[in-house]
Amino acid sequence: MREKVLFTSKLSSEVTFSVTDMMCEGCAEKVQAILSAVEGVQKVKSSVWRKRVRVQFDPDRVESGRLRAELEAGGFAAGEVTK
Ligand SMILES: [Cu+2]
Repeated sequence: MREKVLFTSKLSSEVTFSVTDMMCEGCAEKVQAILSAVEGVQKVKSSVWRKRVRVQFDPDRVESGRLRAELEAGGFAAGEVTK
């Protein structure tokens, strides 16, 4: 008798950053582009109004610190929002 658990779906983690320099839709698009270009990122959702961006990523391929570093390299200071 054996039991086996198979995870067929991709791993996914989520992180939210506070990006205070995201002032308009143009900034939001830039933020989206920066994050979407990072390997392992699955989904990016930004809100100019809330000045936040939510990122879904594969924790086996990238970590949230790297995402933050990419944002900062692109000119956007970002702070991780913890719930
Ligand atoms: Cu802007």
